[in-house]
Amino acid sequence: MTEISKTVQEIHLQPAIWAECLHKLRSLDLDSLVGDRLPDQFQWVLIGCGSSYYLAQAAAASFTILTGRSSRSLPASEVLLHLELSLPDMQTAFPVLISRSGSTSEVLAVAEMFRERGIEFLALTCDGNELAHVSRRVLVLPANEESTVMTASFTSMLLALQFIAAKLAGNEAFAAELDQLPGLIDSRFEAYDGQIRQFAQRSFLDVAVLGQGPLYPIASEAALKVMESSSTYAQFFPTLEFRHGPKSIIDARMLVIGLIADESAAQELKVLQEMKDLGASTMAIVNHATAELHDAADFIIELSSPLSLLALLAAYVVWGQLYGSYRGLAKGLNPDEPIHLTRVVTI
Ligand code: F1P
Repeated sequence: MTEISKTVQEIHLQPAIWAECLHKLRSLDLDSLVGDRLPDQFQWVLIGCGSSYYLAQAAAASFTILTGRSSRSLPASEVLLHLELSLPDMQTAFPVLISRSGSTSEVLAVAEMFRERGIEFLALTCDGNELAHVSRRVLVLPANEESTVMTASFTSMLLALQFIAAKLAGNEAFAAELDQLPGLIDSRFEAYDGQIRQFAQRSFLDVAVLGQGPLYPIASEAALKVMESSSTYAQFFPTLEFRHGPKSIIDARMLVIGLIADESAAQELKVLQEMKDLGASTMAIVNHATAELHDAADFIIELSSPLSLLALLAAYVVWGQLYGSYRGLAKGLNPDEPIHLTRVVTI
């Protein structure tokens, strides 16, 4: 595969990076990191900005499902500007501050606020930097990416939090499922990379990415990748919500991307079919495609995996990353230098 941009190259390198991160996580002393902050006594509140906020949402959904205890997510700015609304139950919360760079201003300001109030928190980062020095509980992942937009760092930090949730829940089977992701995605890249690059040559005025449950934050991140890497207008909605108003924007210049769970495919594909009938182009990312889905979607990426939906979250997001970068390249843009963006946001 000839790599045409650093970002595309890093997207393709994700399976190897996941394997390295999972290897590190297996030797992690989880007990001394968070053994006194178990989810039946503390509510895990996952906090970040941008992609790190969407991964916080996906990880909170994973935590809730895997541990059976509700977990929440918040943008760091909300904690900073609306503390009483965000964390009324601060003494029983266990915050996890997530930041690839470890230098994002809002995240560091929240860390300082927790420190002043004596609130213990976990810092999760890839680059380390300042965030690695503001808590005694730090997890630095070996996911070093140069790109401005987050790709491997997003999926690796998500896998790390899913792994921790599975371990705390004593769910070894789920942790073992994560080990199968690198092999799965390597083979899927081989099958679909050329096709998605080809599909990205088509021009759309507007993109909507749809997903429900744990796939909603993944749809949000996919839309963010389309905006960041291709400067294309993109929105995200819970799939069935799209019928309740947003469908008014549908016309032939629009692409609707559905991230479809096998469990709810029957209802979700009806939304794609309706948007196709109204004139939109449609793309579906799904684990197992039915005959009905083949009617509803112009382009399908099929994961064809025995893994559970929750274990497949990272496998659903990589296509939004690739589509965003390939669409940017097709528009004559450079995904390595997204318009108006910097790798770290400091205020
Ligand atoms: C997150 C973030 C990214 C975004 C941009 C700036 O930063 O907002 O989501 O793509 O490149 O940084 P971080 O706190 O995870 O480093």
